[in-house]
Amino acid sequence: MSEHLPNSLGARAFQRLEALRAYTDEPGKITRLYLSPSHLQSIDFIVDEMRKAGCDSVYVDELGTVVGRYEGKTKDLPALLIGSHIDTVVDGGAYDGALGVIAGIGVVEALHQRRERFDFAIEVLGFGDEENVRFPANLTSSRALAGTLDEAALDARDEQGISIREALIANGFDPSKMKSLKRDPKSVIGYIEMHIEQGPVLEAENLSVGVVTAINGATRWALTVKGEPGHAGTVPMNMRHDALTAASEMALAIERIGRSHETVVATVGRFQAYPGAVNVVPGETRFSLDTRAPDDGLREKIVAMIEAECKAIAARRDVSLRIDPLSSAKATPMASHMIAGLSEAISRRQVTPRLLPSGAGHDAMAMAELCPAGMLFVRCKGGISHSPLESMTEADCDVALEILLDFVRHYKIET
Ligand code: HGY
Ligand code: MN
Ligand code: MN
Repeated sequence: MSEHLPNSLGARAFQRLEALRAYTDEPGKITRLYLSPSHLQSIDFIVDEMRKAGCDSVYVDELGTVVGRYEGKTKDLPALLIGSHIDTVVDGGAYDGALGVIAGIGVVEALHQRRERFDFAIEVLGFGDEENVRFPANLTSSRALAGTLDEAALDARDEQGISIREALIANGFDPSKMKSLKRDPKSVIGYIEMHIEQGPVLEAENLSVGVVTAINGATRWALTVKGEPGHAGTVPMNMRHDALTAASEMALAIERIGRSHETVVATVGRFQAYPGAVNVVPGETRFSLDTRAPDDGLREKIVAMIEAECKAIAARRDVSLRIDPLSSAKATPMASHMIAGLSEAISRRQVTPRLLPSGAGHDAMAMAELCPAGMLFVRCKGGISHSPLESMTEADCDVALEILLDFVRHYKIET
């Protein structure tokens, strides 16, 4: 392992990650939502870092994705894409997404410094809408490149009622050109994403890196329960149609169903009761569902069980239930030659490659519909993510970047 040098790949990456951390809409926290002021400013930072690293051309596409291209031995060769997302969740961490973009920049910088060129180009991608926290959408930036994004997705509105389309136009982008972002499959040879594991496996086995085999499928809903608002002091308990307690019973049923299968997860992440006054029986509750599984058939079965149980609770409590599907992503296997290439790069360091699934979703799910996709996981402390406690070490970052660079150097174009 390269000793920890101030100008090591890991050190350079951590310098950039520390700088990127500062781009937030909530001082003291890391909140960089799609097309927010901090996201737009971070785009300029990434453009600048791509240029300084040695990209031959850098541009920002009409959905805000930053693209840095490092040509091959000759111009206009098909590209190996290295990317991830710049956006974060609310009060998130400094590494989820950012690591993969900064890793791509670090690979280009290392190759540029050694004047290395290949029979393929490299494109570093900084997507802006992977977390889908601001808008109820699903991997819009990467789906646009894969050609799987419907125009209608741009009508998704945030809590202020602003659509993705309006936010893009307000910031000088032209969403009418979204369809033109679709990449010709002949122009790309693969997509690789380096990402913190966001889980406990690598730390538990004292490993710096792991190779992703597949990404779990996910179903997301918005649910609305409507009962009867009332005076907290006068409505007798047996005459209430309390929308909060009904939704709470549904949330506990979702947790119980999620626990019923070892490989399944089911989460109610957002839960809001209205009007939210101390002395008013809630008349309406809106909450979210996020459920995932490695197998699509199992996920569909779990979703059906959750729907049936929530409807039964609504009937028993005489409240209404509305379910609005937000997104559904199939389980996505990684390309076998990507898994092999990453495993060989790890083995060349006399380390046994650890293969593991991803419970978290990634842009690689979208990109796998365009070209062979692979993911390199890096250990993170306690497996914690989507939290200010998210952390990783510079040494692990260094090991992972050396492996990624080695993978790129040995990458063979699949014929
Ligand atoms: O929710 C996810 O799995 C991803 O971090 N957006
Ligand atoms: Mn991520
Ligand atoms: Mn995330």
